[in-house]
Amino acid sequence: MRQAGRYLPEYRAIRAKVSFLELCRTPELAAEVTVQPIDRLGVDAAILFSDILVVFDAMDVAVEFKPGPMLPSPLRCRADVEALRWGDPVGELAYVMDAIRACKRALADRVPLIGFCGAPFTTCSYLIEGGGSRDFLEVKKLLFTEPDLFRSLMANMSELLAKYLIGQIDAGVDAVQIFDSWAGALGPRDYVDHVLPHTRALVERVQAYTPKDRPPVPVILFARGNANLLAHTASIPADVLGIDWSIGLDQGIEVVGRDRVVQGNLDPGLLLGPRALIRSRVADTLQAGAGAKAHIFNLGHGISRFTDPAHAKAMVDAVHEGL
Ligand code: 1CP
Repeated sequence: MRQAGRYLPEYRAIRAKVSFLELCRTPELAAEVTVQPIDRLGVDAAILFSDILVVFDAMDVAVEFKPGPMLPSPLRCRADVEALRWGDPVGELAYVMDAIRACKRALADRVPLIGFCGAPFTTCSYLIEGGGSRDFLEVKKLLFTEPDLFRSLMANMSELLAKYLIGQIDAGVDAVQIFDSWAGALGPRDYVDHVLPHTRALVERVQAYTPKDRPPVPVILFARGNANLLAHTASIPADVLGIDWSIGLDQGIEVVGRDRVVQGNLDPGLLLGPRALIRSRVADTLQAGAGAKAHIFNLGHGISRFTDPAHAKAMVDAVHEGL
């Protein structure tokens, strides 16, 4: 949940010298930034420092970060979609694979490393909208006027992302997380018809992959805006289901079933509040999580850049005290 990033002064110090994309593309720097929150906060896992949109490097699609992502040439018609190139994400994103190896060396088995990608829908949304969006009207226009074209775009993306995650596993990550940050842009019927099959295919392809010398790695699936989609998301057999903060964790567990492993779900906005409140909400979250087969404590979405790192540390300490 963007545990490395702009709220950390040591991250800002590096970003003062290099652009966001240069940081992603320089393995030693990406590794340094990945490890920063481990040292400062004492969290139990590292997430690779990168972005869900660097995968466009395998497609020759340009993206700029200002600091939110912006694509100068979004897809708007059939010809744009048909002109896409679907390259080899492992060869063309060698800098990500090198960053993973550099992270593993820097972490020296202190904590596991999580790799990640965007889910097909969220990734395709950026391609079509050209950036973040409030209403996703360009996505919906393409989806509802050219459903077959949308389906083939999503199917190709799902395949590309599976290759990308398998490359990350071969490079050494211990788990992978799939972010469907914009899933909540659709109602349940369209999510089920047009999104779920492609997310499922991605999860199942990655779960079916056995790396050399170790068992398959766990797949964490996080879909945001998911309170009313959660029952559908849970039909995908991901090893861990991320739950966003828009639903009580106890209620979320009832929806997905008490036999599932869940991850979540403190509202990152709470870190802007006082420490006593953070500690008591951590306690509530841990108590609710005890109702699941297993619970990985996490924020329910990305940490805000305005967070005081001392408050993030107070949260982590409260989790470790097992309040
Ligand atoms: O100037 C800067 O430093 C750029 C800010 C920034 C950062 C720190 C961006 C641009 N991306 C990141 C890192 C990032 N993004 C990580 C790093 C690992 C970590 O420590 O967690 C991860 C996992 C992501 C994933 C990501 N990027 C998602 C999925 C998770 C989520 O937040 O929902 C999405 C949707 C993006 C797109 C993106 N890239 C950057 C921003 C600010 C955004 C999101 C908002 C937008 O669309 O404007």
